[in-house]
Amino acid sequence: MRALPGVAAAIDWRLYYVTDTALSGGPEKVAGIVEQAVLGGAGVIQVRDKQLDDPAFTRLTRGCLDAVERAFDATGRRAAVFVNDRLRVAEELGLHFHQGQSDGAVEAARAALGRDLLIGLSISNRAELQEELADPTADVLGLSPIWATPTKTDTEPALGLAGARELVATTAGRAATVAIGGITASNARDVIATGVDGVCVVSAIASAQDPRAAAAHLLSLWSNR
Ligand code: TZP
Ligand code: MG
Repeated sequence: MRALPGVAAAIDWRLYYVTDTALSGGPEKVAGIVEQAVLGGAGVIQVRDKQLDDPAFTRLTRGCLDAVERAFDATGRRAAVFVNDRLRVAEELGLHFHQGQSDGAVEAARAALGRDLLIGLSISNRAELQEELADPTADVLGLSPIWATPTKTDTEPALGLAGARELVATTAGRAATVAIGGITASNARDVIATGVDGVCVVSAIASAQDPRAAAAHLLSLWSNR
């Protein structure tokens, strides 16, 4: 079972920023970069940290929610917020949830979150996609990784542009698709051309000198095609 149809439809997937505590310069820096990312045009934020304990992660996420609200006050655009891999935190805070293949059954996440919240699932190959589409639960599929990336080294083999194109074609609009892994301002146009609904980045924003400008530039690549 998927979320109610209007929930995913309301989201601007084009630029999706995934946080990284180390690349941000520590937990206290994460929310500031989130704010800059949303000011620059990111429509989706995923709070991701594999190290912190749940209470610290919850504080981190609350800080990101405040940042999203500040950016909303400034722009009138409220980014959607996903929690990576911590179902109980998503449940407690009422947030969307993203999980990897090894993070449990998506059906369990749906049972916990209901149909007003979105579920994202990482997809690394054709078999994982077929399995998900046979009994669809996730609302957004994270095609991962497009390219090998120093930001996350324990990934499946890279899909490349051709692999991403094939997975997008197979999905055929049955879920939103976003691409992640090694995406930068230099190659994002090629990724956009595969037909994905969005590009996800970590370092292209977190490590940028000016995260807001980096986000704005990445978003602009959707219109200057
Ligand atoms: N999942 C697959 S690749 C990746 C994640 C979280 C990291 C992507 O980071 P970057 O810096 O955008 O390549
Ligand atoms: Mg299923």
